Amino acid sequence: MSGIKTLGQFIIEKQADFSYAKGELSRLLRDIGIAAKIVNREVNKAGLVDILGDAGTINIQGEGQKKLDVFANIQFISALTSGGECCIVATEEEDEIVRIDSPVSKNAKYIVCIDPLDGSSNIDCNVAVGTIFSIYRRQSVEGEATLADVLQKGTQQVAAGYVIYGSSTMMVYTTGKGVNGFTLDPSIGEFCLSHPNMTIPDGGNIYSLNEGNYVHFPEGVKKYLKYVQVHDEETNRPYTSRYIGSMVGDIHRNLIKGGIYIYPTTAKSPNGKLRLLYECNPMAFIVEQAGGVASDGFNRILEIEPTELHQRSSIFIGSKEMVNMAEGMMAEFSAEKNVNTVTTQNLKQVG
Ligand code: AHM
Ligand code: MG
Repeated sequence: MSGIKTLGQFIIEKQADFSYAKGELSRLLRDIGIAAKIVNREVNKAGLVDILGDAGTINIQGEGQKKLDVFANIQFISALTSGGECCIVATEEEDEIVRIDSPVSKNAKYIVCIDPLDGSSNIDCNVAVGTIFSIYRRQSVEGEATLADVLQKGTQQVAAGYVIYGSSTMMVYTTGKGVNGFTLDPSIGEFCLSHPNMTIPDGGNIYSLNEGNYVHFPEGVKKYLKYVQVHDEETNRPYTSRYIGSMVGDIHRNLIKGGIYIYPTTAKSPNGKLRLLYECNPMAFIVEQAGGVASDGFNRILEIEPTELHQRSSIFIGSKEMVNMAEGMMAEFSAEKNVNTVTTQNLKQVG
C-alpha cells in the first residue's frame, strides 16, 4: 500500500486540524464516502437496468428498484442515519427537512445539506453526474433541531464536497483548509488521494453556461458573452465553450483547467435555477478554498442569508479574474439600468 493514501487515512490524519468535534466530523465524512461508493456502483450499471430488470422489480434485498436519484437519496440518508453524527438532512429530493430521530442522532452536532444526484438530465444517458454536500454545525443548544439550524449562511460551513461519477469517480472536499481530491480505485474499493491541494488557475479560457437561454439572460451576461467571443490574441480570446449540464462536471473541469461557470437569472428562473443550500454554497466554499471566486453576479454567494430551504440563486463561479470581469459587467449594466430609470423618472417629473 506504500504511496497510496486512502480517504479514511487522510481524514484521520487531518483530524487534528478541526477546531471542533474532531471525531464526529471525521466519521460524518467517512459515512458520506461510503454512501458515495454504493451510489457509484449503481450509477455504473445504470445502463444494465433493462437487462437486470426494470424499475418496479424486486432486488436481492427484497426492495423495489428505484430511479437513481431516489436511490442516491435513500443511500445518503441511511448512511447519515446509521452514523449518528447528523440530526437533520436537508436534501433536494425532499420538500421538508428530514429529522433523524434516533436517540443518538437527535442530539447530534451536525446538519447535512445534500443534492444526492445532481445533473438529472444526464442520469439516463451515461454523462457525468454528481453528489454535492455541505456540513454545518447545529446552532441550537437544546430541544430538537429545526429549520433555523439549516438556514445558515455559507460562511458557516465546516465542510463541503462533491463526488463526480464520471470517466472515473472522484470525491473532492474541503474543511476550510484547502481542497483535496480522491479518485476511487475500483480494484480496492477505496478513494485514494490523487489531487492534493487543488488550486484553480486565476485566469482561464473556458466558459460554461447554457447559451440556449441567451435571449433571457441579463444584459451583463450578454455583454460578458460578447467579450469572451471576440478575437484577441493577447488575451487568448475567443474563449472555449464547454457545457455538460452537470454542475459538478462543469465546475470540476474548470477547477482543474481554469474557467467560469455561470447560471444566471433567466426569464424562466427569475431567481436563478440552482439551489443555494446544497448546490451553490458547497461549490462556492470549495472553489473559494481553491483560490477562486463565487458570486451571484453582485455579491459573494457565501454571504447570502438563506430564508428558505430550497432557495435558488444565480451563480458566477470559477477563476478569479474571469468571475471578477463578469461581475464588473453585471454591475455596469445594472448601474446603467438605474441611471436609465432615474433619467426616465426625471424626464417624467420634468414633463
Ligand atoms: P437538477 O438539480 O435538476 O439536476 O438541476 C441542476 C443542474 C445542474 O447540474 C446543471 O448545471 C444545470 O442544472 C443545468 O441546467 P440546464 O439544463 O437548464 O442548462
Ligand atoms: Mg441538483
